[in-house]
Amino acid sequence: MKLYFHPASTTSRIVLLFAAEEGIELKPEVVDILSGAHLSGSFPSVNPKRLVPALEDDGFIVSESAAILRYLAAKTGSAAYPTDLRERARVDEMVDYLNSDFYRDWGYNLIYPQLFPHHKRDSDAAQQCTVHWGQERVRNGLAYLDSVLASRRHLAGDKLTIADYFGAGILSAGELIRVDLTQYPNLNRWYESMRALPSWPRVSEALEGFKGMLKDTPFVSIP
Ligand SMILES: N[C@@H](CCC(=O)N[C@@H](CS)C(=O)NCC(=O)O)C(=O)O
Repeated sequence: MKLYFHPASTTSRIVLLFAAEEGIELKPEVVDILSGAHLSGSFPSVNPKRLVPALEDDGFIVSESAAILRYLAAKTGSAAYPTDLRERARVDEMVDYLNSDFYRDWGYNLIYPQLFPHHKRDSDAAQQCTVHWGQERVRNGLAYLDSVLASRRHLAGDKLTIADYFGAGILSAGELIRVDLTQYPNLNRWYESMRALPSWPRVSEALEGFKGMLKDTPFVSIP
Protein backbone atom coordinates (compact mmCIF):
# COMPACT_ATOMS: atom_id res chain seq x y z
CA MET A 1 0.00 0.00 0.00
CA LYS A 2 1.21 3.48 -0.82
CA LEU A 3 0.58 6.58 1.29
CA TYR A 4 0.63 10.00 -0.32
CA PHE A 5 1.40 12.41 2.48
CA HIS A 6 3.39 15.35 3.78
CA PRO A 7 5.35 14.94 7.03
CA ALA A 8 4.19 18.30 8.43
CA SER A 9 0.52 17.69 7.64
CA THR A 10 -1.68 17.08 10.68
CA THR A 11 -3.97 14.68 8.86
CA SER A 12 -1.00 12.79 7.37
CA ARG A 13 0.65 12.37 10.76
CA ILE A 14 -2.54 10.76 12.09
CA VAL A 15 -2.16 7.94 9.56
CA LEU A 16 1.62 7.75 9.89
CA LEU A 17 1.40 7.31 13.67
CA PHE A 18 -1.25 4.62 13.49
CA ALA A 19 0.61 2.70 10.79
CA ALA A 20 3.93 2.96 12.66
CA GLU A 21 2.44 1.80 15.96
CA GLU A 22 0.58 -1.07 14.33
CA GLY A 23 3.50 -2.16 12.18
CA ILE A 24 1.57 -1.57 8.96
CA GLU A 25 4.00 -1.09 6.10
CA LEU A 26 3.16 1.78 3.78
CA LYS A 27 5.21 2.81 0.78
CA PRO A 28 5.79 6.53 1.40
CA GLU A 29 5.12 9.04 -1.38
CA VAL A 30 5.78 12.58 -0.21
CA VAL A 31 3.61 15.21 -1.89
CA ASP A 32 5.19 18.61 -1.33
CA ILE A 33 2.12 20.63 -0.44
CA LEU A 34 4.39 23.53 0.61
CA SER A 35 5.54 24.04 -2.99
CA GLY A 36 2.06 23.35 -4.42
CA ALA A 37 2.97 19.93 -5.87
CA HIS A 38 -0.49 18.64 -4.95
CA LEU A 39 -2.25 21.20 -7.14
CA SER A 40 -0.99 20.05 -10.53
CA GLY A 41 0.81 17.10 -12.11
CA SER A 42 -0.46 13.61 -11.33
CA PHE A 43 -1.67 14.10 -7.73
CA PRO A 44 -5.13 15.50 -8.58
CA SER A 45 -5.91 12.21 -10.32
CA VAL A 46 -5.12 10.44 -7.02
CA ASN A 47 -7.19 12.84 -4.93
CA PRO A 48 -9.26 15.35 -6.90
CA LYS A 49 -9.74 17.30 -3.64
CA ARG A 50 -5.97 17.97 -3.89
CA LEU A 51 -5.38 17.23 -0.21
CA VAL A 52 -3.14 14.76 1.60
CA PRO A 53 -3.22 12.07 2.86
CA ALA A 54 -4.42 9.53 0.30
CA LEU A 55 -3.92 5.78 0.41
CA GLU A 56 -3.56 3.53 -2.61
CA ASP A 57 -4.12 -0.19 -2.14
CA ASP A 58 -3.71 -2.23 -5.30
CA GLY A 59 -5.28 0.47 -7.47
CA PHE A 60 -7.99 1.33 -4.94
CA ILE A 61 -7.65 4.87 -3.63
CA VAL A 62 -9.12 6.21 -0.41
CA SER A 63 -8.71 9.74 0.94
CA GLU A 64 -9.76 11.34 4.27
CA SER A 65 -7.54 10.52 7.22
CA ALA A 66 -10.41 9.11 9.29
CA ALA A 67 -11.54 6.86 6.44
CA ILE A 68 -7.94 5.72 5.90
CA LEU A 69 -7.62 4.81 9.58
CA ARG A 70 -10.83 2.80 9.41
CA TYR A 71 -9.73 1.09 6.19
CA LEU A 72 -6.29 0.16 7.50
CA ALA A 73 -7.65 -1.00 10.85
CA ALA A 74 -10.38 -3.13 9.28
CA LYS A 75 -8.01 -4.54 6.66
CA THR A 76 -5.44 -5.61 9.24
CA GLY A 77 -8.00 -6.72 11.85
CA SER A 78 -6.61 -4.20 14.33
CA ALA A 79 -8.05 -4.20 17.84
CA ALA A 80 -7.95 -0.40 17.60
CA TYR A 81 -11.20 -0.54 15.61
CA PRO A 82 -13.37 -2.97 17.58
CA THR A 83 -15.85 -5.18 15.76
CA ASP A 84 -18.36 -5.18 18.62
CA LEU A 85 -21.21 -2.98 17.38
CA ARG A 86 -21.46 -0.76 20.44
CA GLU A 87 -17.74 -0.45 21.01
CA ARG A 88 -17.33 0.52 17.36
CA ALA A 89 -20.16 3.05 17.66
CA ARG A 90 -18.30 4.73 20.56
CA VAL A 91 -15.16 4.95 18.43
CA ASP A 92 -17.06 6.34 15.44
CA GLU A 93 -18.93 8.78 17.68
CA MET A 94 -15.65 10.23 18.93
CA VAL A 95 -13.88 10.28 15.55
CA ASP A 96 -16.88 11.99 13.96
CA TYR A 97 -17.11 14.58 16.74
CA LEU A 98 -13.41 15.39 16.48
CA ASN A 99 -13.50 15.50 12.71
CA SER A 100 -16.52 17.78 12.48
CA ASP A 101 -17.55 20.07 15.37
CA PHE A 102 -14.21 20.11 17.11
CA TYR A 103 -11.86 20.37 14.11
CA ARG A 104 -13.95 23.10 12.49
CA ASP A 105 -13.31 25.41 15.43
CA TRP A 106 -9.89 24.11 16.43
CA GLY A 107 -8.32 23.91 12.97
CA TYR A 108 -10.26 26.13 10.65
CA ASN A 109 -11.25 28.95 13.03
CA LEU A 110 -8.56 29.11 15.72
CA ILE A 111 -5.32 27.65 14.36
CA TYR A 112 -5.08 27.66 10.56
CA PRO A 113 -6.19 31.28 9.96
CA GLN A 114 -3.22 32.28 12.15
CA LEU A 115 -0.73 29.97 10.45
CA PHE A 116 -1.49 29.82 6.76
CA PRO A 117 -1.92 32.79 4.41
CA HIS A 118 -4.61 30.97 2.39
CA HIS A 119 -6.72 30.51 5.54
CA LYS A 120 -6.35 34.12 6.69
CA ARG A 121 -9.54 36.18 6.41
CA ASP A 122 -9.68 39.19 4.08
CA SER A 123 -9.93 41.92 6.72
CA ASP A 124 -8.41 42.32 10.19
CA ALA A 125 -11.93 42.51 11.66
CA ALA A 126 -12.99 39.25 10.01
CA GLN A 127 -9.74 37.57 11.06
CA GLN A 128 -10.14 38.67 14.68
CA CYS A 129 -13.77 37.61 14.75
CA THR A 130 -12.98 34.15 13.30
CA VAL A 131 -10.09 33.47 15.66
CA HIS A 132 -11.96 34.63 18.76
CA TRP A 133 -15.01 32.62 17.74
CA GLY A 134 -12.75 29.60 17.40
CA GLN A 135 -11.06 30.29 20.74
CA GLU A 136 -14.39 30.49 22.59
CA ARG A 137 -15.82 27.35 21.02
CA VAL A 138 -12.59 25.41 21.42
CA ARG A 139 -12.67 26.05 25.17
CA ASN A 140 -16.03 24.22 25.25
CA GLY A 141 -14.65 21.39 23.13
CA LEU A 142 -11.57 20.93 25.30
CA ALA A 143 -13.71 20.98 28.44
CA TYR A 144 -15.97 18.34 26.89
CA LEU A 145 -13.01 16.08 26.03
CA ASP A 146 -11.60 16.60 29.51
CA SER A 147 -14.92 15.53 31.05
CA VAL A 148 -15.05 12.42 28.83
CA LEU A 149 -11.56 11.46 29.94
CA ALA A 150 -12.44 11.85 33.61
CA SER A 151 -14.04 8.39 33.50
CA ARG A 152 -12.16 6.75 30.62
CA ARG A 153 -8.52 6.01 30.04
CA HIS A 154 -8.86 6.68 26.32
CA LEU A 155 -11.18 8.73 24.15
CA ALA A 156 -13.61 5.93 23.31
CA GLY A 157 -13.24 3.75 26.40
CA ASP A 158 -10.43 2.10 28.28
CA LYS A 159 -8.67 0.73 25.20
CA LEU A 160 -6.50 2.53 22.69
CA THR A 161 -8.48 2.96 19.47
CA ILE A 162 -8.30 4.84 16.21
CA ALA A 163 -10.17 7.66 17.99
CA ASP A 164 -7.04 8.22 20.05
CA TYR A 165 -4.77 8.31 17.01
CA PHE A 166 -7.14 10.68 15.28
CA GLY A 167 -7.59 12.89 18.35
CA ALA A 168 -3.90 13.06 19.22
CA GLY A 169 -3.01 14.10 15.67
CA ILE A 170 -5.63 16.84 15.66
CA LEU A 171 -4.68 18.02 19.15
CA SER A 172 -0.99 18.14 18.19
CA ALA A 173 -1.69 21.11 15.88
CA GLY A 174 -2.35 23.08 19.08
CA GLU A 175 1.34 22.80 19.95
CA LEU A 176 2.07 25.18 17.07
CA ILE A 177 0.15 28.02 18.70
CA ARG A 178 1.23 26.90 22.19
CA VAL A 179 -2.14 25.75 23.55
CA ASP A 180 -1.74 24.96 27.25
CA LEU A 181 -3.54 21.68 27.95
CA THR A 182 -2.48 21.52 31.59
CA GLN A 183 -5.67 23.35 32.58
CA TYR A 184 -7.54 20.25 31.31
CA PRO A 185 -5.87 17.63 33.53
CA ASN A 186 -7.62 14.52 32.16
CA LEU A 187 -7.11 15.59 28.58
CA ASN A 188 -3.50 16.48 29.30
CA ARG A 189 -2.84 13.11 30.93
CA TRP A 190 -4.27 11.31 27.89
CA TYR A 191 -2.38 13.53 25.39
CA GLU A 192 0.90 12.93 27.20
CA SER A 193 0.21 9.18 27.05
CA MET A 194 -0.16 9.47 23.26
CA ARG A 195 3.03 11.54 23.04
CA ALA A 196 4.78 8.73 24.92
CA LEU A 197 4.03 6.20 22.15
CA PRO A 198 7.31 4.86 20.73
CA SER A 199 6.69 6.18 17.19
CA TRP A 200 5.58 9.68 18.25
CA PRO A 201 9.02 11.37 18.10
CA ARG A 202 9.82 10.06 14.61
CA VAL A 203 6.39 10.89 13.21
CA SER A 204 6.47 14.34 14.84
CA GLU A 205 9.86 15.51 13.57
CA ALA A 206 8.33 17.95 11.06
CA LEU A 207 5.88 19.23 13.69
CA GLU A 208 8.79 19.94 16.02
CA GLY A 209 10.63 21.76 13.23
CA PHE A 210 7.56 23.87 12.45
CA LYS A 211 7.14 24.63 16.18
CA GLY A 212 10.70 25.85 16.35
CA MET A 213 10.11 28.22 13.44
CA LEU A 214 7.04 29.67 15.17
CA LYS A 215 8.40 29.91 18.69
CA ASP A 216 8.56 33.73 18.69
CA THR A 217 5.36 34.34 16.70
CA PRO A 218 2.53 35.73 18.83
CA PHE A 219 -0.77 33.83 18.62
CA VAL A 220 -4.25 33.98 20.02
CA SER A 221 -4.22 30.67 21.89
CA ILE A 222 -5.71 28.86 24.84
CA PRO A 223 -3.32 30.21 27.46
N1 LIG B 1 -10.51 16.03 5.73
C1 LIG B 1 -9.21 15.77 5.18
C2 LIG B 1 -8.39 17.03 5.30
C3 LIG B 1 -7.06 16.90 4.56
C4 LIG B 1 -6.27 18.19 4.61
O1 LIG B 1 -6.80 19.27 4.95
N2 LIG B 1 -4.98 18.10 4.25
C5 LIG B 1 -4.12 19.26 4.24
C6 LIG B 1 -2.84 18.96 5.01
S1 LIG B 1 -3.17 18.71 6.74
C7 LIG B 1 -3.71 19.59 2.80
O2 LIG B 1 -3.51 18.71 1.99
N3 LIG B 1 -3.60 20.89 2.50
C8 LIG B 1 -3.22 21.36 1.21
C9 LIG B 1 -3.91 22.66 0.89
O3 LIG B 1 -4.66 23.18 1.73
O4 LIG B 1 -3.70 23.16 -0.23
C10 LIG B 1 -8.55 14.58 5.90
O5 LIG B 1 -8.86 14.37 7.08
O6 LIG B 1 -7.75 13.88 5.30
